[in-house]
Amino acid sequence: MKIVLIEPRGSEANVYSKISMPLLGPVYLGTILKNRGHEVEIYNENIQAPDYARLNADVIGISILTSTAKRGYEIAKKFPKEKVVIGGVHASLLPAEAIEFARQVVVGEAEDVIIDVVEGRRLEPIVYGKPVEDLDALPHPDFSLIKGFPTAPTVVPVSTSRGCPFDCSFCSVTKMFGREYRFRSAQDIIVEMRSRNTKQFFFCDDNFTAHPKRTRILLGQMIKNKLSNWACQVRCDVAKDRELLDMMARAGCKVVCVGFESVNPMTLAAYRKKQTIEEIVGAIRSFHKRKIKIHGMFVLGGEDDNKNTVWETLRFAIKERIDTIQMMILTPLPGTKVYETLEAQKRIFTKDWNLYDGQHVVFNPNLLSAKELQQSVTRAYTKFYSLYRSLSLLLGFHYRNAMFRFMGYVIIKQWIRRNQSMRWLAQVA
Ligand code: B12
Ligand code: SF4
Repeated sequence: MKIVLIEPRGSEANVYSKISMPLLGPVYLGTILKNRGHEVEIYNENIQAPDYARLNADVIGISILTSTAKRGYEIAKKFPKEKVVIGGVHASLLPAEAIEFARQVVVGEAEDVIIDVVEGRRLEPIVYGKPVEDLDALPHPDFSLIKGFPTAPTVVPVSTSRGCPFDCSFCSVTKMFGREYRFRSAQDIIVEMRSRNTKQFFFCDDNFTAHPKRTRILLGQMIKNKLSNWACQVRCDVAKDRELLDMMARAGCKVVCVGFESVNPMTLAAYRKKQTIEEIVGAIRSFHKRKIKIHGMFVLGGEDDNKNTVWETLRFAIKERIDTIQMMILTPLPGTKVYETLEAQKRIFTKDWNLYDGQHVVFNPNLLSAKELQQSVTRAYTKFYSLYRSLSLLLGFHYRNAMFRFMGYVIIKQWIRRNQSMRWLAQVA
């Protein structure tokens, strides 16, 4: 059979719009289907969109996040419904919505059911996939299935674990992958990394160091195999384990993406983040001491955040010299605690999923208006990613940071141009 898998493009220029990193789900599923003998093509619209008028296949699989769901449904409507199967995080959280556009929706991890769904042995409209227990049993994702995927060395995503033992109120990871932390053996990961035509990796695990013992084993193997140019996502608490941090630095960790989330202790508690401001500051200093750059992620708009919180966050990021930052606006993603609460209080004013990308206010905040939150976050971004800051970094020979600040400057300018009317806020006070 011919199977086409599609990852829809994001709806707006966001901080990541220039990074064409594919989600691994479609690549894992495509690889399984190819190994089964099917003809598989994967299109990531950010890399290369298909010519829809000519596209023909027996099954069209579409992978949707909340922010790409609308585009995913638009794509689905281009094909006869009986050919379309939808999966991904958003479809898993709202299958009743996605089934309107497809013959079947797969909820959760789909590796164990995808062959039966495609070959017609599973016929129920909503199919429940089981969490993969033995991640080593999965094939290594075959990126050559993605049309237009660069053949020259590029940053390649690697998934070494699934699930996260924490349960932050705004995050949909545990709803999708559960709280049980499952991980691959170091040996299997090293074989995959060595097979790639690159030396740059992004570990897209949500919490790369959740199981320090296994991380140590993996890092030891990476040092041995000289696999030394990578970024990962971690929590602040990793910084308490100095030995592990030293190992990360020795193994070539260049950037950590850290969910700092807030500089307001009340907000941190409400997010159920289980971390303190002191831990955040300690973590920043420990990473920098080891020359590991930091991409700090903040979520603004919690119940205890006011107008000052945004500026306090900006001042904190500048004072602590965080290399790059992402100021996400709290987004009630379906399935999360935040969604439940705001929905019950009737404070969500739009369900236009295109706006659910962390850059648009879609609910009425508690201590400031939606417009005030939107404007202050946009202004704070403009200050952090200013031309002035980019130039001063350049003059101080901090080339990488200067380049990222400049990229941020361009993206934010574009974003402001597209969104300056703030038309989606017209309906709220
Ligand atoms: C890498 C990553 C990124 C990368 C690349 C993402 C991309 N191409 O979209 C970057 C950094 C650019 C990014 C950006 C964003 N991200 Co992101 N990202 C991830 C991360 C960490 C890993 C993705 C991954 O490869 N997962 C592993 C694979 C195996 O899982 P999977 O793709 O979901 O696939 C499985 C199932 O979903 C299902 N499935 C998937 N597709 C299909 C298709 C069919 C047909 C079927 C049957 C089944 C199926 O089966 C697969 C195998 O089990 C996830 C967290 C996570 N654990 O998934 C967040 C995550 C996907 N991101 C998230 C968000 C919110 C964003 C942003 C909106 C916000 C932001 N951070 O700026 C942007 C939006 C980008 C966009 N596309 O518009 C949320 C999405 C939540 C939601 N409800 O939609 C997640 C879940 C994190 C979270 N904290 O909740 N992200
Ligand atoms: S925000 Fe990070 S630590 Fe919290 S549940 Fe999500 S993945 Fe885990």
